[in-house]
Amino acid sequence: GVEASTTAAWMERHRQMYERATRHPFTVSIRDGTIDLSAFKRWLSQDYLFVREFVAFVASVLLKCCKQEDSLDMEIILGGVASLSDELSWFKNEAVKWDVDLASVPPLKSNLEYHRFLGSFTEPEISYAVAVTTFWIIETVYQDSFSFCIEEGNKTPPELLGTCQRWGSAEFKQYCHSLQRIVDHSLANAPADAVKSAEEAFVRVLELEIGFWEMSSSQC
Ligand code: HMH
Repeated sequence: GVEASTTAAWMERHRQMYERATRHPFTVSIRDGTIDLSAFKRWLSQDYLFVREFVAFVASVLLKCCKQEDSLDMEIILGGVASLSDELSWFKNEAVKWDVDLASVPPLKSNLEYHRFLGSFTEPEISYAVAVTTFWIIETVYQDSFSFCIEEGNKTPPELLGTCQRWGSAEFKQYCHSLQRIVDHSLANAPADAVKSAEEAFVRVLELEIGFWEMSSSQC
């Protein structure tokens, strides 16, 4: 129905930028097997710092969800919060494997820019529709990027398959689809200005994700 089409329409409208975020040279080089391992380590340590900030962001989405009259989405979002505990442990384990000292890594510029953006969602004036849209597209960029690395014909180095599985799995894809349904339902009931803000946030996430891959590829 009409309800299911808002997010799909945005993905179409902003296709070029979506492709730049989900088929970035960094993740494409994982799939090609040409990835520079120092770049991978940089991504790993920067993403650990990102996920630490992401916890507070997802908690703020959960809080906005709970304040909704109809909070049927609560369990999906709560599942998202819960899985971050596992994710932080995963990063710490990977860091040991790759001999990366997470404690000594400062966040780089693009990461800090992303932190600032995520931090702005704790403000109560930001609506649930905008927040959950942001949450969905953040997760979807990783889902699409990493599932490409394990699709047929990949030359992904075996030691990186675990990373790609984490976000490229069928289970994570299902989770992203659940979030997408929540977003479309929420946008269908949102006022026009909230829908406009949600689309702006969608585009902003794509920009920030591109910046994050760039930061990982080359020190800046
Ligand atoms: C930068 N975007 C970034 N890191 C992540 N871990 C995700 C999205 C998915 O959670």
